[in-house]
Amino acid sequence: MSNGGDRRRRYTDWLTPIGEHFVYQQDGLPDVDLDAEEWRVSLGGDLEAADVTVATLRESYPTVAVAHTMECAGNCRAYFEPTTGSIQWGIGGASTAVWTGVPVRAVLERHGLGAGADGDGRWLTAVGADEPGGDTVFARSIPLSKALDDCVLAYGMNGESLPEAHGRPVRLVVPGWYGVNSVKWLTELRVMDGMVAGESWADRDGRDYTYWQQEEYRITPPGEAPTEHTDVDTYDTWEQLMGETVDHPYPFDANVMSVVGYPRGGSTVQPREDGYVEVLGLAWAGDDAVECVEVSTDGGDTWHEATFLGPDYPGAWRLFRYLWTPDSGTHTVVSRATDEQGRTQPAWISGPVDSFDAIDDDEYPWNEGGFGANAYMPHSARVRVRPAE
Ligand SMILES: Nc1nc2c(c(=O)[nH]1)N[C@H]1C(S)=C(S)[C@@H](COP(=O)(O)O)O[C@H]1N2
Ligand SMILES: [Mo]
Repeated sequence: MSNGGDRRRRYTDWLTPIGEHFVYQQDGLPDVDLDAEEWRVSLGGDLEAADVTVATLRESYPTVAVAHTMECAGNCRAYFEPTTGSIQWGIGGASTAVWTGVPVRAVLERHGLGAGADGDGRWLTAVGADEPGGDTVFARSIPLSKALDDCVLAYGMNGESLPEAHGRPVRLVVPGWYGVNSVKWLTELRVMDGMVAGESWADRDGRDYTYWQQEEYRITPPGEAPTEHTDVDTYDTWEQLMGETVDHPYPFDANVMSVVGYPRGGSTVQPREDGYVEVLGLAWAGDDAVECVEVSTDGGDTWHEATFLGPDYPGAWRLFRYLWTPDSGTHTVVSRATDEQGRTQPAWISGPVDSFDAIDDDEYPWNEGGFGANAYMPHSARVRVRPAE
């Protein structure tokens, strides 16, 4: 399951089976009973203080199912030179599941926000039961507007009870946003004016709640330490990268991305009887729609528009297909996607360049943690075509 070839196969199917969905967390599973009947999510900040049990979430709230393409913010990190950050994902850090649970809006409206509440510039902080390293707490803040729009407290995955590795008994799911925002083993939800930041959160009962929001998971040029923000004026990661107002962007809404799943790099294929090789892959753009996908079979010199097929849900990837009539020989196959805002994947990841933190000259900026990269050339596939019989 872990070699690159098998990971490629994931990119030919819209739904990722649970056993093939990538798993990532900072540490092991939390050291608590994840099957506890009395598991509670405590509500605080601007919410009415209350403990909501998982049984209550299941039984007294509406049920929704949302499709979400989870991409680790460190997906493609292995293509950074020099090496940076932690786990060296090639393209293994993205998967799609259908998550069943309760709309966050329903819970917050009933506990203090009131019907028809809007985000009002406030933030929702979600806390997990794990304490990575023993002295931090996995807490993440997302804008309240996003939480009210489409986020879910999920207790089911692909029609099954939520597995331990994916956050049992309940997790936050933030559709279309980088995986880090979807807090597993959820214990606490708080509505506040800003993100977790500052002294009182950096040392709350002797543990640091700000670390995973403010120090880790920031897009920082070589040698720079991230600046703490309590608020930012755009939640779109690409826009943060291109703008002037956010020092060291946060990985929220996922950048436009695509991957060819078939044919796989290093493989030999033969055209079908009708002369075609069907190139298949997946493209996504966070909570923006994918506008178009192009496929190149000559390493990016010329491009051909692909067609979409299969399910079309906000926050989830789209299958694409291109019918290729290849000559025999060796070819470099690659795709690039453009989102509905007209933003196209860059070709390469830059080397470390001082203070370079924008997507520019067709390059994604090398950054300290290896986050947010969506360049297409690093995962292009070398394919041999045998003559048709
Ligand atoms: N409580 C908790 N939630 C967490 C994490 C964690 O370390 N602790 N890791 C995050 C990261 S970085 C990712 S990419 C996703 C991965 O979710 P998955 O394992 O279900 O694919 O979980 C997120 N939620
Ligand atoms: Mo991640």
